[in-house]
Amino acid sequence: MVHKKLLSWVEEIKNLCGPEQVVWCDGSEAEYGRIMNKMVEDGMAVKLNQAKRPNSFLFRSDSSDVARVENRTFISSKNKDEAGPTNNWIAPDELKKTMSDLYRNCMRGRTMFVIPFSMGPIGSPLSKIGIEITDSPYVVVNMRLMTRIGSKVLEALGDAGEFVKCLHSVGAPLEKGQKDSTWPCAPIEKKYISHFPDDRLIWSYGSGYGGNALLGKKCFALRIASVQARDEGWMAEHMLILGITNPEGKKKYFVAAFPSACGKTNLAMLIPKIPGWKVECVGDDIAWMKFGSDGRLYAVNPEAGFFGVAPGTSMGSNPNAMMSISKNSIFTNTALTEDNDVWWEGIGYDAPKGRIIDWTGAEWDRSGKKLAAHPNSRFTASASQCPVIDPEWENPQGVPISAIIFGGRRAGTVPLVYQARSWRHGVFIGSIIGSEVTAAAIGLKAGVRRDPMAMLPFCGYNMGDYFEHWLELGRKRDASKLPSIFCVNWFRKDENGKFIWPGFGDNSRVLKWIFERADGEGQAIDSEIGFIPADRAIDLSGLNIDSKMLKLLFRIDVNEWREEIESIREHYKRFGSRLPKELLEELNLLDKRFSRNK
Ligand code: SAT
Ligand code: MN
Repeated sequence: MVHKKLLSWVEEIKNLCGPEQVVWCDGSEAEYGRIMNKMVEDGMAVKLNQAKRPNSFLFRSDSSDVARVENRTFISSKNKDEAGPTNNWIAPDELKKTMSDLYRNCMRGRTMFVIPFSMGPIGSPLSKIGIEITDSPYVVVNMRLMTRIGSKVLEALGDAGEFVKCLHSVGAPLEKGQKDSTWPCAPIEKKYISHFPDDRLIWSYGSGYGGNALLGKKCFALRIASVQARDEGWMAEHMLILGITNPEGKKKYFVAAFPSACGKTNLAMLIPKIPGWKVECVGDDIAWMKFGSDGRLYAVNPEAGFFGVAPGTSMGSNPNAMMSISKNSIFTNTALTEDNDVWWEGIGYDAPKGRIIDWTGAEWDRSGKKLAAHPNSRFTASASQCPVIDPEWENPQGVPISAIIFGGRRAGTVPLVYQARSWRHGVFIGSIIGSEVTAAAIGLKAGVRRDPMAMLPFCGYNMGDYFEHWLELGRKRDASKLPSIFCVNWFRKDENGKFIWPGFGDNSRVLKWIFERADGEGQAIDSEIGFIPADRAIDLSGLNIDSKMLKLLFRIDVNEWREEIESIREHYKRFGSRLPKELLEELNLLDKRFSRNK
């Protein structure tokens, strides 16, 4: 291999971080087995019951290192305005200085792995290559499931191909003879998840968990890629991709963006409740999309695996996810049963008899005072193991998108589904989605946390400019070929605080209407907020829901929307002069429609 830039970067990092040895990952199964076995030997991983869960492993993290750390995540663009009001910013020179000091000899006593990886099918025009340098063997095995790694990526890179530099260290150098901990990491104030968009560079230090450490995911495929997408005229979005086939065999693809805890993975693998319909999964988290020469929007899933939240995943809520993790999987921070299988709250059955080890490694007290699995405990599994993986999921051209769905978790105000009048109106809808937070939960003011396009923690540049990029992409296009844009809300509650809509498989009823609308059929009526399903346009056959509740599900309440409009005005203020005027116009139009109908 004679990629001079790559070789010299690896040499530079080796000199900076001072590892004991350097290993280039070939991505083979043998290599995976070797690294896993070593971690089991060293007590960092537990091999699970081979008969029940073949070739699967459990890891327990340090209790201080259990999730993405948004307050330690930085977008280090040239100036603060480039990063915008929604990102933490430190000047690049300053941040590089601070982190170089941390990186100096930080890999002492450890192996430095070089992982060539492709986001997207290798060789696809929509794919991009990254190189992650890491001192975490846990990262290597997870990257092998979550992305395409190894020699074949180096081949595709050639001797001058472009790549995104991703540097990661757990930030825990080992002295001679010092025993390693089972989950090395650095204290919170030394953790940095840093992005240098102008250099297409990621520097992550001090955490070994999830998106902090698996740098292909949020760091590259969203934060850096969103900047590349802006510069190159495409889209990097926090969206699932699904294929849906009607009983006549006609198929369409949708993408959907939701803030966290709205059941994205469940929707991506949904089993329809309406006979004859079929849903298949292309991806559950990220979509890279580009307009084709035919004027249509095409999407690929840049990832190759699922990194899903375990608690709540069951044969009831998501059987396809459960089957995806029946073997060859990695679990992090779930509980361990006496017969060496995993268990978590909401897995669909009580914890089996015998000793249960909780996520901290202690024996679990069954009185239920503490959770056995951490709420952000995860499974990692290859997408190819999903029983409903779409046959086109690795098509290098991507799949053509007919609808874009936005959603949030809203107890009131937002009806089950409505459709935007235009691309511009759809961008407006995407820019205002959010979920309610309770004051108790995070110590914030109770209310709606707006999470535009579900990209709040993932947009690598000024979010006002990001809205403009969305608008610009739609502006010059043949509107008839653009995907239609929809908003859904599965979470509306009645006056007793009970969810009205059953959700899960019944969401297929809403997908069916969206399918029909995208097909130029499906009956709708024009409302103040957009098109809503006409009477009986949503297929409710076999569903027991009373007409009063149904009304409530679709109610557009003037007073609620007055409040909503004020709250959107507040939200928009944040973006100052970078807010595109078209979005303000859309808001004013909405305001007017309600005034007219008063
Ligand atoms: O940790 S990840 O970023 O991979 C998952 C998530 O927080 O959404
Ligand atoms: Mn996500």
